[in-house]
Amino acid sequence: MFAEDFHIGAAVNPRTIKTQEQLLIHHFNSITAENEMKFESLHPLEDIYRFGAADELVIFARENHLQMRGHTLVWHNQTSHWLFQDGKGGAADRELLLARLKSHINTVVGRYKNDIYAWDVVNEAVADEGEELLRPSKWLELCGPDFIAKAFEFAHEADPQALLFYNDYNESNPLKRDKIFTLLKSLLDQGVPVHGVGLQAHWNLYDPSLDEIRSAIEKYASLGLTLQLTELDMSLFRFDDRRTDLTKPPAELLELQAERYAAVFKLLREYKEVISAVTFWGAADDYTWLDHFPVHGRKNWPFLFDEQHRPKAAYNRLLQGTLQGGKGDE
Ligand code: HXH
Repeated sequence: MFAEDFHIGAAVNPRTIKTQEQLLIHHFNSITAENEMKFESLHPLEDIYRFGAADELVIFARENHLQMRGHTLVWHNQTSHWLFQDGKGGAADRELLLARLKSHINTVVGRYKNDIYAWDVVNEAVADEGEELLRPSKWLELCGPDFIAKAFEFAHEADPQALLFYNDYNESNPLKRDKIFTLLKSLLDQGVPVHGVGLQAHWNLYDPSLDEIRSAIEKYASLGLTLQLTELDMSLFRFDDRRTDLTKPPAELLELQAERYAAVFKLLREYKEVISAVTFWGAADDYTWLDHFPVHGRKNWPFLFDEQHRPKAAYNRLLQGTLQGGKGDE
């Protein structure tokens, strides 16, 4: 349905490429590794890389003619501690950290240059709250703010053809949106090779509003960047809803979810000239990180396919809305 508009992707792992194999092959044309390409997964010790799990996913993509996004090179989480240490009990200095970053990026981006067309080069570097632009992190503390520009430069050198993304969450919240915009504008003004912005899109039935999503798309697109939704899911619950008693999704919530998905994709299709991919952070309700985050033991049902991989109301409504909307270029 969306083949002419944007790629439709799913986050996968070595288990789900088996348990969700047919669903992935049938409905999706792109994948992202959920955890297997993060720093601590690929590079647990300075002299040791572990590519096995990542390679499995790359081979799955190759064999099934799926595109692949790389996630992620620089992040404050799931990053090996040795990276920030000097090996003598102290902290790594800027020079050492940048040398390690360059080496890591060269190795990883170089290895997958024929298979991965886009990388989340920097993930979640912008602060959620307060006046500060950048989030406090080891990267910022030991290197200074230009760890971001350096990461993009190293990635561009390692694979000049790859599309390079800055990726973040709460991307449609006006305050965070404006900070992300400021960061991207400053990178572009310095000539840094950044090509796209990843909107994680961890959304729920109530937030963000369609108006907020539209404003965010327009604001990022005004920079001339390509946009991708990189981690879409539509939680049935508000972020801090504490209910852990449900074992089945309430019918009225699935109905709201169907409406919401249809409305969101109608909006995304309006912007198909600037949106090049929409990736879900999973594929079907039998496996989602939201079963454990932010409320442990709160089962969630955020996708278009149910726990048995059958299309949900959300899937059917999305198709209906898209067919009625015509080709989307009027
Ligand atoms: C994403 N972060 C990551 O990009 C992805 O790699 C991971 O697999 C899943 C989600 C989303 C995220 C951002 C902030 C965060 C938690 C998840 O931190 C919070 C902690 C408590 C409260 C609010 C946010």
